[in-house]
Amino acid sequence: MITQSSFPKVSEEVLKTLREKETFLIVGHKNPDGDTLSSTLALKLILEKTGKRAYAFNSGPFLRREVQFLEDRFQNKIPESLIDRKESVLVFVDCSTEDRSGSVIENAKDLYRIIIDHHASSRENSNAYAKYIVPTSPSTTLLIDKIREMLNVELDKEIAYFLYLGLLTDTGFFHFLGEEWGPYSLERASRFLSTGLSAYDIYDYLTDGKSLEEIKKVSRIIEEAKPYFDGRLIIAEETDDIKGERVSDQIYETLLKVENIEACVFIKRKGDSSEIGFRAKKDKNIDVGEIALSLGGGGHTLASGATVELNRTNAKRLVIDIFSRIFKAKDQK
Ligand SMILES: [Mn+2]
Repeated sequence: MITQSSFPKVSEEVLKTLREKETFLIVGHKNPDGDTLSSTLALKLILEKTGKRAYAFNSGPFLRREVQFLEDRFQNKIPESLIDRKESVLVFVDCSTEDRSGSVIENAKDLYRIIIDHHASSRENSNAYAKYIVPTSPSTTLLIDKIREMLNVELDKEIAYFLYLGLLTDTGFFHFLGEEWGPYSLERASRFLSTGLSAYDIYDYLTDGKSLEEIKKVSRIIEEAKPYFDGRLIIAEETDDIKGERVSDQIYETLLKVENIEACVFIKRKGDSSEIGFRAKKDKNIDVGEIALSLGGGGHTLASGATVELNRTNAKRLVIDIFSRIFKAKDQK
């Protein structure tokens, strides 16, 4: 079980860089979620408190309704004036591969860089100078919180808000926390809330305000979802008349509640390619992060995604093929 004292230490190189350099360009992953945006903004505020210059970047697009209110805090291009090889540091947060940061880093490729992340793939996928990677951490904001402690920056309400937001969204409102990280994460959540935040208001803001159209879209996609392997896998798909933008999380959440399910997949069309999202139930011994990695994507054990150059029909065949092997191997054990 993770405790204050067993929490993986921030690497010395990362701390040294944050202490010694002056200008930080912080970048998260494109098509951003709550954790990547909150990690970026919390780190920016923390560094500013230590007297540094820090800037928040994201390639966008800001598709998720619940994070759109943060969009005007980000720039989508790094200005030439900030590209100084001596003093500027590019900091990737919650960004499983450097490519996933998108077009925003195009003119800053040669900058000195560090990575702070909870995606295992960040270990191999970069030539960064320094890394602080804890693949089991429920959110990247918990790592930013640890950096805050190491830099002796006090927790204020605004920093706490972002640290809480990232933890909340990446854990599906604490649902995904297991035995190892649960107590530590909720102890931190308690600290964040004690700055005066309202758990009720934050939850409401993130989950309410959906259009009736959006809810109907979810129900139509679920209506067409099909079970495979006696219901151990359910596949949902976009069709030409139902686009799944912005509703994926609601689809996964609903499908994973079906009895006997072990994993679900949502396939979306992206031009000539297909985007495949995977989710698995805990304790079913299915590592969807590994599946996505083998398809050129990435993610975590229970949640991942990959884009494949196949049409939807063939992407679905591929998924069925992969799971047929997984279930066969599992059943032989
Ligand atoms: Mn994350």
